[in-house]
Amino acid sequence: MDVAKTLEISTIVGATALLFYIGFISLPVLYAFQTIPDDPDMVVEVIARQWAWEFRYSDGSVSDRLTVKAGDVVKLELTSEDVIHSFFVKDLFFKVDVIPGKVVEIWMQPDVPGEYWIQCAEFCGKFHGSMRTRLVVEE
Ligand SMILES: [Cu+2]
Repeated sequence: MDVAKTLEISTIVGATALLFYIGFISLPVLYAFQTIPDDPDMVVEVIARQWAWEFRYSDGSVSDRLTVKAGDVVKLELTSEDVIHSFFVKDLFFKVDVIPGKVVEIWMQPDVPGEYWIQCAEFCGKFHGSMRTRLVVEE
């Protein structure tokens, strides 16, 4: 076997092993992100529609912005009334697609008080760019 062939094979084997390794070490992160804690501090229904967000809290109140307490585990139940949207909080590296006819359950735990933009990140029509609101994280 010539040197070039050996080099080619070892590159393929090395790249494959590296991909498996990266997949393996990312499993705990994926698992933690998708497993909803048993007892969240807060549950919020998130309704997306062209071109607004609506947040329904467990006390019955409704708002056009999401307000949470810093450090709380917040379970979000997201759905869309029309087309696919995407709930994107750039500063928290948090993004989840919102699908009509389906409730997507996911959780977040913002730690740092402040205000963050929530922006739809899936092109959803004429006023997609203005489909934004605030996540308010209170102390
Ligand atoms: Cu959009």
